[in-house]
Amino acid sequence: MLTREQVKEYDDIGLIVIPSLFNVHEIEQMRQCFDALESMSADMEETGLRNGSQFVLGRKDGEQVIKRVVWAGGSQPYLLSIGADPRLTVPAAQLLGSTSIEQLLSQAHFKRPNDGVIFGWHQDIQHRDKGNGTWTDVNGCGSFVQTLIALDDMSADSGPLQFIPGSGSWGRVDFGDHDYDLPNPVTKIPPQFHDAHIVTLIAKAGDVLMFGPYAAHASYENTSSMYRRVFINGYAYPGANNRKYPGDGAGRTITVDDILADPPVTSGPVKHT
Ligand SMILES: O=C(O)CCC(=O)C(=O)O
Repeated sequence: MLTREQVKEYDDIGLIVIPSLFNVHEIEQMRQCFDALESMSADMEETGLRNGSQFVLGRKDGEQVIKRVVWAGGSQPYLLSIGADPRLTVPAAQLLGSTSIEQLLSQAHFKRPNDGVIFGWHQDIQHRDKGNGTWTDVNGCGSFVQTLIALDDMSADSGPLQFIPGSGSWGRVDFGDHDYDLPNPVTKIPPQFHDAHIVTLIAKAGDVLMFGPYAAHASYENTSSMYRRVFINGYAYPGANNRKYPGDGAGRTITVDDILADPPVTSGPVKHT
C-alpha cells in the first residue's frame, strides 16, 4: 500500500517515484523478455501482431526502429505476471479507488541508442480518450494510473522522462496531436505549460514511476551509448475504457484481493521464432 504521504504527493504533484521496487534479479528477467521481443521483431518488415504482442515499428537511416511493443505480456508470460504483481496493482487499485482494475497497457519501450524514438509532450488521457464515447471518467479522477518500471538507469542523456509538477491537477489540456515522430517538444502550447517548470526524472533500474492521466510528460532521444528500456503497465477504473486494445488478453480484469491471496507465479522469457 502507498502511504498517506505518497497518495498526497500523487494528488498534489501528479507523479510519485518508488525507488528499488523491483530487485536486480527481476529486472534481469524483464530485460531477457525485452531481448526476446527484440529477437521476435528482427525479421518483421512492418508494424503488426506477433504471438499476441503488437509491434510498432519504424525506420531510421535504413535500420529498423522499435517504437514500442504494445501488450508485451501477450507473448511474454513473465511480463504479464509483473503486470499483476501486487507492488503495481495494489497502489494502482488504491489510487483508482477500486479493488477491481482493468489492465490496458503492458508496453515495452526500448529507446536504443540514437534510434530517434521520442515521446513529445502529452497527457496519457490523449491516448485513453479518443472521443466518441471511448472513455468515461468513472471515478472523477481521470480513471487511469500509469506505472513505469525503469529497466536501465535513466540518465540525463539517455532520453529520461520529463514532467511538469502539478500538471496532474490541470485536467485535460490541448497539446495538439501527439505524433511520436515529431522532433518538436509540443505541437500546441497550453497556457499552463512553461519550460521553466520542466523537471527531468533521473531514475535507477528497478525504480517505479506512477502517474495519472493528466500528468504532462515527454521524453526525447536517447543520445547515450546504452539502451534506456522501460516497462509500462497501465490500469483503468472498471468501465472507463470502451475501446479494444491490440494484443491477446489486453484489457484483462485484475482483482486485487485475488492477487494478494494468490500472487502470480513467474516464469522466464519466451523466445518465439
Ligand atoms: O518511454 C518513455 O519515456 C515515454 C513514456 C510515456 O510517454 C508514457 O508512459 O506515457
